[in-house]
Amino acid sequence: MTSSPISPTQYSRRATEVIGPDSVTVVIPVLNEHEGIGIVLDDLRKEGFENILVVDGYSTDGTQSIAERKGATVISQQGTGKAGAIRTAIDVVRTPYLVVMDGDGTYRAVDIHRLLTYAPSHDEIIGARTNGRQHIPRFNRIGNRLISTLFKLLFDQPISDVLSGMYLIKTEKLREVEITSTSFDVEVEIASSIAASGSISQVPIGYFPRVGKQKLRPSHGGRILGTLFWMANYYNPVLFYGIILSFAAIPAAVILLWTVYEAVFFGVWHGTYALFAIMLFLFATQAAAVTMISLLVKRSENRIMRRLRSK
Ligand SMILES: Nc1nc2c(ncn2[C@@H]2O[C@H](COP(=O)(O)OP(=O)(O)OP(=O)(O)O)[C@@H](O)[C@H]2O)c(=O)[nH]1
Ligand SMILES: [Mg+2]
Repeated sequence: MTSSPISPTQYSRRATEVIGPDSVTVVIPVLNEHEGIGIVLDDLRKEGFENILVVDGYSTDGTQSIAERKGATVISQQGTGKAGAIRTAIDVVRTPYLVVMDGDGTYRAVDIHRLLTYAPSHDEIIGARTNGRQHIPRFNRIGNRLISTLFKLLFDQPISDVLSGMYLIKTEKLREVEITSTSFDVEVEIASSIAASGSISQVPIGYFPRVGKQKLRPSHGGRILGTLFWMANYYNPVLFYGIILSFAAIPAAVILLWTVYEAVFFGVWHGTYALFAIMLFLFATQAAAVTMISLLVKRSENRIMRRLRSK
């Protein structure tokens, strides 16, 4: 067992209400997972999960028929990518909660019980892959660390594994999320939206070696990063532009002070550096203006939300 990168205090508070497997639909997006899907479905049944929805992305290796033979409900997705599969599932799920998990044997059904323990107190509970991180390919691990750190920073949420493929979410809440992504950026899109309008938390889970061929490629990383910045700009502009402001204003001030110091004490004038610093300052001023406007809008939004809630 590897040590956990998040402290237990960051984990969600346990709820008193007990949610059973009947209240959950397990949604499994699959694309050519004939080696893993049978194992995943057997494991789910063993743990008492009967509502299983396999959303197929037009597999050509017999995944659909294996899943049907194992008694799962199998539908073909609309739209493209893993995101299309989740969008398709939203219209079909009838239980108050849904859990998304991969069909590749990397997650264990027993961990869904852990997610359920905390379900009533949050809109989304992410299964943070703290045990078995070595089974995540090295490149994905680095990318995951980077994106989760940025998510933490931009949304001010203690989430260490925003790209985990196992998460539990309130069905009604997921219906409110406008899913525009078409690929593996769907997890970031959902988590950002929930972080902005509801409550999100995580619990530690295990992660195991993948069966079958990986679909996530390094090129997806850029798209996920783009979606994260777009979401932060959309849902948390105050912090987003505040960070841009500090990144521009601090170096601008340092460079400008240095050019003044050099000019005053040594009579050397670094014109190019001074010009660069002034341009950075102008950029920072624009970020500051957007931060102020975002702050005002956010404040009005909070006031309106408070009024609506008190009615
Ligand atoms: N329906 C559908 N499922 C997909 C599509 N692309 C991937 N999947 C499934 O989504 C799940 C996650 O894909 P993986 O390749 O495991 O990607 P990952 O979990 O992010 O990466 P790993 O760390 O290798 O597990 C798997 O069950 C895939 O079969 C798609 O276009 N449509
Ligand atoms: Mg996977």
